[in-house]
Formats: sequence, structure tokens, C-alpha cells
Amino acid sequence: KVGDDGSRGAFIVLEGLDRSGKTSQCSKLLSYLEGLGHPTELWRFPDRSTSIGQMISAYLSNQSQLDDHTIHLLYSANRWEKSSLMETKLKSGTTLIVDRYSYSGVAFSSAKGLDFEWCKAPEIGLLAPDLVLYLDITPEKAAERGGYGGERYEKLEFQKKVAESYQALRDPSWKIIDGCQSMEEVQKLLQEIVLDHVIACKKGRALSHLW
Ligand code: 2DT
Repeated sequence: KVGDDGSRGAFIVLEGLDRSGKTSQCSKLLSYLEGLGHPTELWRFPDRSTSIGQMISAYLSNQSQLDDHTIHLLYSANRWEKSSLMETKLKSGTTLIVDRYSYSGVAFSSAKGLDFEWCKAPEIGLLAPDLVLYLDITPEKAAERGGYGGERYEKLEFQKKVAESYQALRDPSWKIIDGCQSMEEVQKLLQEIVLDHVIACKKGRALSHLW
């Protein structure tokens, strides 16, 4: 526990397969909360703007090759390098809408065959989100949606394994949203849940850490 009982921002994570609609829903949530006057920022992982992020980006676009363990630790380091800023923002009252977090880290690397517990270990001690929203869509449906792009993981067979890993990670506190509904329906559901959490965090809910 961080032990700060003051008013703070909420830490909200969106997770799901590629093409599940996360990124569009994140930006809509940003405008929604800003419209209500809640200070809000949109973050995403990997954060490709740092030097670690650039190594990740080169790997994802197949410009470099890295051992599976190595890239896993880079993703984790990319979260660690942002963690104190993240904590400062939250404590100063800014809500963070975050597109992917440690759950993507574990789901993607364990889908490659790395040990599940080994994948979770470097995330121990990172800030835990107040809310995980999982946009649930089948890998087949995701593939139909205008197809995957050219990045490393955007292939149906691999996405099926990622879906299984997410399944193993899910805990009862996650909110599972049927991602096959229209963008508007999904957004409406997300807005209600997110607003509840923003208000609860303002009232002083303590921050906690993974896992
Ligand atoms: P975007 O397409 O959302 O930029 O993601 N990934 C992401 C991992 O393998 N481990 C991680 O820790 C994170 C955050 C998911 C780029 C790809 O990176 C994968 C898709």
C-alpha cells in the first residue's frame, strides 16, 4: 500500500487482443473524463518514446531480433522507468487511462512458451491498476476486423495463444466487456464503470502493488 489517503486519480488499464478496440476506446474515455472536468491522461505500453521503448519498437517491426526473455524484460523495464512519474501523476489527482500493462507482458510472453510465473516476476512491486477492463473478442473476429497489421505478433495462431494466456491471468476483479458490440455500446459500458472508479479513487482509495 502506498498509504496516501488524499484525493487521487484512478489508474485504469485496458487489455485485450490486437484489434479488440482498446486504442479507440481509450481515446474516447479520455474525452469523456476530460469533458466531465476530471484531469486525465492517456498512456500506453510499450511507451515507444524512451530509449528502451525504441528497442522494443525495432523488435516489433522486425528490425531487430531479441531472445524472448530479453524482450520480456525490456517491456517490464519500460514500465519500471515510467512508474515513479505514474505514481506522481496519480497522487496529484490525474486519472491515467492506460492502453496495455503488465497483463499484456505476461500474456504475450507466456504465449511464446515462457514460464508463466517467470513472466510475472519482474512485474512484482509495480503499481497495480484500480481497474482492469478486458475487451473480449475472439481471435477469429479480431482477424476479420480489417486484418492484422504487419507487426510481429499480429498473426491468428499466435493471437489464439495470447487469448489463452489472458484467460489464465484473469481474476474476478476484471471487468470483461463483450468487444463484439458496437463501439458506442462498448463505450457506454466503459464510461459507467470508469466513472465509478474515478469517484472511488477521489474519495481516497489506497493504491496497491502487483500482484
Ligand atoms: P501495441 O500494438 O498496443 O503498441 O502493442 N506487448 C505489449 C508485449 O508483448 N508485452 C508487453 O509488456 C506489452 C505492453 C503486445 C505492441 C505489441 O506489444 C505486445 C502488442
